[in-house]
Amino acid sequence: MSGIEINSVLTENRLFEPSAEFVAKARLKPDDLKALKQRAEEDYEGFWADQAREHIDWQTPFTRTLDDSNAPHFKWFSDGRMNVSYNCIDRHLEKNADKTAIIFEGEPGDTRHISYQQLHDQVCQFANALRAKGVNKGDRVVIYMPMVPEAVIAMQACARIGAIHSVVFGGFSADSLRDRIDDARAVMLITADGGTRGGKTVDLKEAADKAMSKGCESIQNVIVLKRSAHDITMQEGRDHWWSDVVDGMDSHCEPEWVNAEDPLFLLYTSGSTGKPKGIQHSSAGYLLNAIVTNLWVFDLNDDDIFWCTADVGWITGHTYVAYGPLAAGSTIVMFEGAPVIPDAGRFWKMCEQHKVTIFYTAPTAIRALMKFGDEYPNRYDLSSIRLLGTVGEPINPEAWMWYHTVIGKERCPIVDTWWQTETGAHVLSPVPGVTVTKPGSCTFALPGMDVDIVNEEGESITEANTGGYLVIRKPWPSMVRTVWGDDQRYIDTYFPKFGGRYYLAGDSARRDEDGYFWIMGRIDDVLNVSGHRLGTMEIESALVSHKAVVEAAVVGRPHDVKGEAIVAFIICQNERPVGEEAEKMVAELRNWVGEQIGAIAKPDDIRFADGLPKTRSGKIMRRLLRTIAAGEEITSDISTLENEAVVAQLQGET
Ligand code: 7RM
Repeated sequence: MSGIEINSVLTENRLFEPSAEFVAKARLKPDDLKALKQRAEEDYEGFWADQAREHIDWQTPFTRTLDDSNAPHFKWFSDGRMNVSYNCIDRHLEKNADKTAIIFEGEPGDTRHISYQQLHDQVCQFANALRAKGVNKGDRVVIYMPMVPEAVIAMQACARIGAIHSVVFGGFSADSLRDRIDDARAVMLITADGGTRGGKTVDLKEAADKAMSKGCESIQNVIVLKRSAHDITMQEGRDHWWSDVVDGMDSHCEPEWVNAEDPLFLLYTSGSTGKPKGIQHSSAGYLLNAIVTNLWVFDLNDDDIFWCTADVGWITGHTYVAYGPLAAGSTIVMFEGAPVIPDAGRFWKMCEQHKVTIFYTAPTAIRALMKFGDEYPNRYDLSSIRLLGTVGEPINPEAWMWYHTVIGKERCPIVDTWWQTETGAHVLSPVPGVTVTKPGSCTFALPGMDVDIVNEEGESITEANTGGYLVIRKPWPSMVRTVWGDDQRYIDTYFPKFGGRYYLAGDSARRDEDGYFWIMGRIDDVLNVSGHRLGTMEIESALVSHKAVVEAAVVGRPHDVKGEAIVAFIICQNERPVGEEAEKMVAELRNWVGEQIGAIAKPDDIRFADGLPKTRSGKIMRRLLRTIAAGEEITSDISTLENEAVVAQLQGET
């Protein structure tokens, strides 16, 4: 297995029990969790049917729970009808119309509170505006926005009318946006004149214009939210201001009652080929896992203030910002800006100010803020926080301990949640009032999730601390339904082994002697940079599309804040650049990748050589490149290399 082994601390034996105070108020006690797991084991379908009846308001109740007649294209609750937006908003209005749904804070410090009633009215108006612009059920709508409430409103409005949204992270470039619009053949683009991040304006509309200047023929209308005072051009007939399209719209909008299996959204994610995949999620099944994980893992209650720092451009911002917590009737915090503006105390200041009770972020943010020292969090009153969470990558025990002591004051359980864009919701995670945690472990499978670690033959690995493939053996409601427009790629990517019986997650993992799961890294060529998934192939294709580059290999290197840094090895068309020329080329290629994919994909380190190390069959020796990138000593046999001199070049020695 060629997994990226990130966990270096193999013996982490510290145990952390939830405090008596936490347990006393927790939604799930040990017996409750045991009962849920037992029910799921005894009657798997019955378990999910119970959950679906309990947590979703159906317009037409379902009679079929799981349909596996076309496996691995599974269907859940397939004869039921419902609406996701209705479940997130309308059903709370009778009792909680005035309750705050969203607390928003902009980077400059401006705040807005939006009640459930206001959210309802704004979603309805915008949904009516979408309908008025000709958006129909099943049409694709691309959302390319900053982290502002209107992004959630746009998502919810699509859900309300049965349109399929595809949110593209605002940090992606014009080219990435174009690829996603074209792949989905979207009829509408929703964007903003700009957003603010890190003190700078993000030129979303300019990027959108660039995307639409070639390609994007399917786009009929563009709706532009005014967020910055930024000057942009509006194309007559195609572009409309948000404020104009909602003007005079009715604040009632009858929800489109969709089939449980109708797609709610697409979300493009990186895989091991150059082309990102449009992960397609269902309506009811997706929502169900979104709701139950918010209840089980975040112990979400009526009076909680829940802050998940993820951008809506990622799956975490879908399940734990835009949908799950609202469906559970909670109050969420949304923040537009960067965690270090104006200083490294911003998150903690906001926790104090908004009385955040549950805080969920990525290890990369924790590590970055940890570096600034304890004085920042220590300036603020963090006593409202009762639960902490992490997601996106393995958390190293050092960062876990800092989070536990300095942020959680040793009072708050930490839920290390393992899941993926494809799983839709948490899969492996502690249940905070029950699970005894170990720093760095995502502990156990949640109820109804049949997770295993298997060998090449698909046999369960029972031996402790032996790595293998992480698989999910039974379908679950919020699983990916297909890759948009490419059923075969769905099968090839997620069911390629073990006779197609198990969902292959693409991660390697091990279980320790107590049965705790430890994620070891990806088994494919996917990097995890600051919790964001990037395909090495994607970056390589961007690099080789530059006229000066003939060949490129991209690998990850351990990075103490970002998890992984991107290292690119380049063969140029002309002579290998050195000195000043190499520096110029590095700057040019970094910019190029920024344009092709987005700033997050810019290589941290670019090295030039006359050739790449290859096996006899012509495969690039990635393991060797990873060793070189990490600056480690080469212990493998490289005598078969055609040109040993390139190794020194790649090491940057000549
Ligand atoms: C939610 C999200 C998925 C990949 C996944 C893993 C890695 C996510 C954890 C983790 C260790 C975790 N979706 N990953 N969570 N690794 N511990 N708690 O991140 O589709 O963008 O990425 O992220 O490799 O396969 S994602």
